[in-house]
Amino acid sequence: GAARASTRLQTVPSALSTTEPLSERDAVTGYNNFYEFGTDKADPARNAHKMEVRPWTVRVEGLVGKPRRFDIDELLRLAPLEERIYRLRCVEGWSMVVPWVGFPLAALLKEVEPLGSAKYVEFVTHYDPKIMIRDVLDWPYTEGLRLDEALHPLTLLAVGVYGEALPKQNGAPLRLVVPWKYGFKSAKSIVTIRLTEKEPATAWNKFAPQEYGFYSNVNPEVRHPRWSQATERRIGELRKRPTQMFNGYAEQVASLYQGMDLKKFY
Ligand SMILES: Nc1nc2c(c(=O)[nH]1)N[C@H]1C(S)=C(S)[C@@H](COP(=O)(O)O)O[C@H]1N2
Ligand SMILES: [Mo]
Repeated sequence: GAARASTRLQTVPSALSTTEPLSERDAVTGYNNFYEFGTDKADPARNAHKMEVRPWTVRVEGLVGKPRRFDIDELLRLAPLEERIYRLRCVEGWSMVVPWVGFPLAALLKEVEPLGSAKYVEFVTHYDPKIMIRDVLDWPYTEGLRLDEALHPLTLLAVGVYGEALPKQNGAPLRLVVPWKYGFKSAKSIVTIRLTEKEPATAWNKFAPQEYGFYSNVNPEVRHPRWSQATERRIGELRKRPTQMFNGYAEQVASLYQGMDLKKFY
């Protein structure tokens, strides 16, 4: 059979990693949400091969002193690549433990010198109607973070998983990972990063604003209108686990939301 090209990435371990057991690689790369390639969990692994990920440029623009375009291979050399083992909690009630490879988004934002007027960061992902679906969401998929969330050391730009370059179904060549928020905040296959003054529109919020807020912090006390978020099932396990506040990252991120009513800003 065809040998898989070796794409082993050089990484340093991170103190921000969880020590929990990893989810199976087949689950991480075969049970995906990437609706552009279909809404079944197996669709992305089946269909994402149609996406070309080289050449790939990422534009960083908006309220920055030095707007610029980065070639993906430049981004791979921007900062030391770290292995970051994070929990990922999907809004649908399942979770995984994933060994991402990447670098802090803050390292990229520093390069472009955000202006004092920048308050939010918008992420726009790749959309090609020739190979991606046309219905369900208003494409391209967009996401957003407040600037302080974007600069938080836990906020990762991932370029790999399990020690190798990201499979296309996981959002190659570059995707966001925000481990204290529901999985849909972690936008895949990013092409534009835009700093803005106003809160950017986000794909799931436009689709169902009462169900998906801008913040979308993992919170067992705030129900999704159609189901509880109090428990989750780790892929590969049968039992339910209690969902943790901020997905277990409260110690690092709770201060970002001091004084905010998290039922209102869900
Ligand atoms: N562009 C894009 N990014 C996306 C999605 C998507 O449909 N399109 N799905 C999100 C959801 S709901 C989840 S749970 C995670 C899943 O990431 P994974 O498949 O790598 O585990 O990707 C997020 N990023
Ligand atoms: Mo999700």
